[in-house]
Amino acid sequence: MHSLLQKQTTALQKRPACKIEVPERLTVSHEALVKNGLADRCVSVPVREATDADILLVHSEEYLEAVKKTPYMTLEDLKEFTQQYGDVYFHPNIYHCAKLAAGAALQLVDNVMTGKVRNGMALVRPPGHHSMRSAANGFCVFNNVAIAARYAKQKYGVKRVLIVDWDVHHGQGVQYCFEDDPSVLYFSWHRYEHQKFWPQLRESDYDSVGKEKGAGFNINVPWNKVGMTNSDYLSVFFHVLLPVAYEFCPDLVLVCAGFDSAIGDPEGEMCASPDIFAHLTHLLMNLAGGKLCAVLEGGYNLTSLPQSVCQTVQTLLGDPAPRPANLDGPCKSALESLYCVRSAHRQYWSCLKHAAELPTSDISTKRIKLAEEEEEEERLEEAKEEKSVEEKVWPEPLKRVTPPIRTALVLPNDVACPDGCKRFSSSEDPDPLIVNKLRENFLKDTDDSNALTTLSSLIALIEKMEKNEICNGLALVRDVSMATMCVVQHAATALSNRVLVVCVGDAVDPSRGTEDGKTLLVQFSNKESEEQKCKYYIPVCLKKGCSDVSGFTQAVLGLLLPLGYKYDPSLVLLVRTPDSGLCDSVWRQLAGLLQGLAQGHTLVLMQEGEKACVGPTASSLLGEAAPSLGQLHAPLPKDVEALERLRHGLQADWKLLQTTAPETGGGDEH
Ligand code: Q9C
Ligand code: ZN
Repeated sequence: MHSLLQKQTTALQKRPACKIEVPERLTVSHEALVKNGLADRCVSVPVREATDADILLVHSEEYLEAVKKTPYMTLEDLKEFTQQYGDVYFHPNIYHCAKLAAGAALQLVDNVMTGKVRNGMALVRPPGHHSMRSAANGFCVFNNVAIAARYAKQKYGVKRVLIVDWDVHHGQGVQYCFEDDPSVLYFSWHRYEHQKFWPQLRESDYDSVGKEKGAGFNINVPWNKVGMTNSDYLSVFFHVLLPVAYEFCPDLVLVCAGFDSAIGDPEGEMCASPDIFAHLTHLLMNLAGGKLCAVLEGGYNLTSLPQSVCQTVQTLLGDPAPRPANLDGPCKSALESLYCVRSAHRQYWSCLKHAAELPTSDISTKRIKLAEEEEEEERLEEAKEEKSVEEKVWPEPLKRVTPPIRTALVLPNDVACPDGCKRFSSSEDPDPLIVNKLRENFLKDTDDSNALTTLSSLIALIEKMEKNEICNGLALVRDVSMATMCVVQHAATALSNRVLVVCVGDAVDPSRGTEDGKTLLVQFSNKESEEQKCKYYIPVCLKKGCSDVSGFTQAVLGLLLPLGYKYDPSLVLLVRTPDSGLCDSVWRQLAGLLQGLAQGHTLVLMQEGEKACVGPTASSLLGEAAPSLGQLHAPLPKDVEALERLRHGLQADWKLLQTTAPETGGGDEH
């Protein structure tokens, strides 16, 4: 991990021309990193100025030459120069700062691509994503992230770059730069309000999907209302960005990391909490083998901004994300957007092939009609909203304490413990009550002292996880089914926890208690389940079991993650049978992604014979990025159908599974 703070000494003017894009944005962010002990855990890399050649990767010679003159202009000339662009302010020092901002992004790319650091964040200003080939715009002078993408392609031969723009504004500069380029996938969500919000561009809508060879590689998610929440953001990740990103298979992920999409921001007026950025970051960290560079864009609330920055950086450092509480599902307007985006892209991505089609071909009419309907309502809300923006308060995110032990392993003596993990066995004499219970419930017919030791170790392990003394664990056991039942029972009764059980292969007999909601069981297999489906038992039947990478990945991203996030367990039990057919890299992706839940408290259970899997699994539990899955092909049509049927059947109970707004009900108003 790696952090990069651009040192700037922008002269403080008596009356700043721009009231919100101020130097304090960087100082408060850096101070918060120091105060939370995060700055010390990062590697600081010196910034450099971007060279002319770097800047010319994206901008025109004429524009660069014009900007070069700005340090020598009089204030009057500067003012006039500024006026040819939109919403941007030139200070005599901004050319220097803008070169440092772009150069910082390139230094970060260099350090990540050469493996000196895993990932990182560049704290820079001015921001970049609005600037265009020959124009400054929206506080931006040079397009830092666009330059970084071209630079990575040129210098390191990177084939595919994913740019995730979670700033609340549309990075139209990035869109224009890569519109016809299929090697750079640009994703942006942005406040749009049916084109009424700045920069009020027709081409920021969902139907701008890219041009020529780049068709399908530009994804716009317009927010047509303010007040979007964590649920809205996560829904778009689960049902658009992640499936497409996994299918695309980037070699590098760049984030236009604007935090004006968080609560309290005067520009965005959204309601997502700062800790959502821990999850957005985490969900991207298993792409591109973990090579992720975040570059600051917007973020103007000086309380919210540093909180969001800390959440992002702490996640990049590998600390488990906080529990994703209060996810009630996306609002109606977000579902409308989701539906439109998925349908606009269904012809380009096999993961979206089954997405619902828009009712008529005339989508622009639909958009205008919607705008008219909502106008009245918006007028009414306006006064109220303006007031609530000033008064917005939210709790400061809790300090994220990481357990002293990251990964504990319960292994037979002849299996070596991988580096960085701790071999674990219940040290004290196990509680005789528990021993009796174990004997009675699980070991009736045998007198297997090894099995008894293992089971009591598992119980001691989950108790230490509950106390946050250990983050996660892995056990090789004689009988995964029995061990699973044992852990589930103890966690749900003695610890009164909610446990998400993810079963890869048929390891669990669902008849043993899932009705009470204390466990949610999601079981992947190739067997059609006879079992009565209930809200808390979800059999996912894939034709080739888990051996079809595309189908399985789609099920994980579009089904398992939304279920898990909505359920919000305090423990995840990840179980796999020896015949599951799941390949190593998919398994590692799964283990990595699931750590976004339950504060990273995952216990993995595998059958004794699977010694070869201990190393790879442990590396995921330690927070190392999983290897890429390669570009994904279309999943089996039968599997897609089955998954869709399952999603439809479950979405009334599990709101994060929704991808369309039903005519009646469905989707709450914020
Ligand atoms: N309310 C970035 O966040 N528009 N730029 C202001 C007046 C300018 C935002 C409209 C917003 C620019 C990087
Ligand atoms: Zn912004």
